[in-house]
Amino acid sequence: MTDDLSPGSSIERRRCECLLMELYENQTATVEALSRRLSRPPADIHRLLEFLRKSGCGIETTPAGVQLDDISWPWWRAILEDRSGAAGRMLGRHVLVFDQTTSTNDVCWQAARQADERPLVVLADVQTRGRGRRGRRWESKPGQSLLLSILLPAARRNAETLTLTAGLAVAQTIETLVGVSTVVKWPNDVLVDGKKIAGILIETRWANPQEMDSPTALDHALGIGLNVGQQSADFPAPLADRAASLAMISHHPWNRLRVLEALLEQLERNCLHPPAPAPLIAAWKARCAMLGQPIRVHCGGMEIVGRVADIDPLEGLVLRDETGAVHLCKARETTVLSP
Ligand code: BT5
Repeated sequence: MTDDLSPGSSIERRRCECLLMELYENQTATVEALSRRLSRPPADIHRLLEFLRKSGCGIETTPAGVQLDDISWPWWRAILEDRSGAAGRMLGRHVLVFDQTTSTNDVCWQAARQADERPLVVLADVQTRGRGRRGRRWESKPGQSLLLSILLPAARRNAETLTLTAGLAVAQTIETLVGVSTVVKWPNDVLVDGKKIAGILIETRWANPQEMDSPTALDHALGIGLNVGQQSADFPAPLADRAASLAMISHHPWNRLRVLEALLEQLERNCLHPPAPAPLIAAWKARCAMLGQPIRVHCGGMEIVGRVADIDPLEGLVLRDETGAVHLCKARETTVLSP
């Protein structure tokens, strides 16, 4: 875990966090202005700025003042927790940050044992065993992706609805930030110009094995992988022409922390306090290019060829095969072989 920064006492560390927060919110500020806002002499500000630079933050001194280009990974937790609290947002108030982990979903399950009611957000710069559905891999390299999982303790939510509303949140965030249209592909992909930019993985476990007959006692780990800084050459060969990133679709770099904040805000709206599922499902369907299209899937041990008749958030994919028979394909049992 990258929680421990040294050297620096907890007071110094807190001063650094306040300074970072000022710079994050104002982009550029003079040392004099920072000195006034933090009630510290200018010499102290210079010393703290130097400490932040050494800890990996991108801080430049320009004629207009001090400018923050990048916040290094160890500071993310404090910035997120402070800003989420100030904004009255639940998601982001309780955060764990790792340089590297097997999978952020694994960390959620380890944390689930001592979880309280607050949703926990787990972030990693890179995963060694990032996973997709049905044992597939999710690829990442340091500094390029948002890799996060949200533990929703004993959430009274259905996993299929959560997949759709979270996928929609990712799509809406990309649309707002970049101004492009997105497509969602059942059950869990977000695409731009036919290339996959994000994937969602929901895992569900009984919060308390003694309450296994209570369907409301389920914990969900909502895992999201969003490509941010990659270029085609950064993806392994088979993905190079099938994957996209925010940098590729917008032709400029992105600050991952700002993207994460926008995403958490949208996830909170869609998944924590949804007004009602119906408008969200309608918004998801409006971005789904699969309705009415021919499709071949592997579902419950058999291959089915047909057309997508509907996508039901509770039941899954509704397929009509060539004989007219209707099949309900649950996300957890189904792989789309070809659209
Ligand atoms: C998914 O699975 O799309 C869900 C991916 C969820 C990843 C997040 S990261 C944080 C959290 N922790 C985890 O361990 N997982 C979650 P699926 O529909 O099965 O798609 C997997 C397929 O997507 C792979 O077989 C590749 O074809 C493709 N793929 C892998 N990495 C990719 C990437 N970075 N960008 C685009 N496509 C990728």
